[in-house]
Parts: sequence; C-alpha cells; structure tokens
Amino acid sequence: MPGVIAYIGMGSNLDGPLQQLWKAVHALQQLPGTRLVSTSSCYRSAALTVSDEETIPDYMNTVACIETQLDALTLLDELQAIEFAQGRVRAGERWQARPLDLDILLYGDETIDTPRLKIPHPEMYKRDFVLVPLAEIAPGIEIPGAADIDTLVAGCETYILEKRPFA
Ligand code: ROI
Repeated sequence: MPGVIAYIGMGSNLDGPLQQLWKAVHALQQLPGTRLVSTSSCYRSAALTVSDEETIPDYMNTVACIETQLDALTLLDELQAIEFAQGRVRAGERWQARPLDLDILLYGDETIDTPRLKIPHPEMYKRDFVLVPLAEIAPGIEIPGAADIDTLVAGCETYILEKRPFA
C-alpha cells in the first residue's frame, strides 16, 4: 500500500555529527510501515544562533525522504524517540547544541497547524541548511503556502561551508 512521502530535516552539532546522522537514518529505516527513499548529501554550516557570543560547533545537516504509513503525529512521536535515544535533552533549549534534531519538513502535500506540529515546518522557508539539501533530492518540489523550492533556494543567503556525500 503506498504511503505518504515525507521529508525529514536532520541536524547535529555534537557527539560526532556525521555518525549521529548515519545512526538516525538507520533508525528511520527501522520505523514501522516506513521505507527510506533517499538522503541528500551532508552539508556543514556554522550554527545559526541568536547571539554571536557563544562559540557553537558547526552543524551537519541532511534531508531524508521517506515513504510512510504512519500518520504525521505518530511519525513525530517516532522521531522524538530517535532524538531521545541519541541523547537529546529537550528542555527549553531551542538554541542549544544538540546531538540530533529531527524535523518533519513536509508530509505529502498536507498543511498542519497545531500547537505540537506545524507542517510545512515554519522555519524551513529561510534556512539554507534545510532548503539546499531538500532541493538536492526534491528539485522543483512545491512547498504548500510558499514558492517552489528552487525559488526559495535562490532567495536565501547561504552559509554552507562544506558538502560531502552522505555515505
Ligand atoms: N544551525 C545550523 N547551521 N543547522 C541546524 O540544524 C541548526 N539547528 C538549530 C539552530 C540552533 C537554529 N541552528 C542551526 O536548531
């Protein structure tokens, strides 16, 4: 039975970021009713932060495409379980370094606007470290409520420092 195509934004800047991303992709492949369709390259970028004072390690980011039978909230629960399994402590630390951050960027062509889950991910429109890897694996994709991906990429400033193959 065909599932929903979803794009997952993945980021890490602690505890071996590349290994964190590999491990997380492996965990995505184990999710019930889910298959991994593709992953983008890994992109390294300076941390986007609120203050210049702290030195925060660079992030590695990638985007994975999955096909899943899970509904969006169950998928969110599963992604949070993966984050916790990989050492994430979620406690008012929006801007802190973290071993793993997983966000549902797109879930089919659905728009979801609830306190717990907003899709498309509200921050994705301006973040090069999300848009560039997404454009790599989903060129021309339409983002509900916004321009297509290529227009968004053309309009965003990029701070990407390095691109490397995922594997
Ligand atoms: N900065 C970069 N470059 N990549 C991220 O994944 C990332 N994630 C975050 C904040 C702290 C906003 N900065 C980031 O949550």
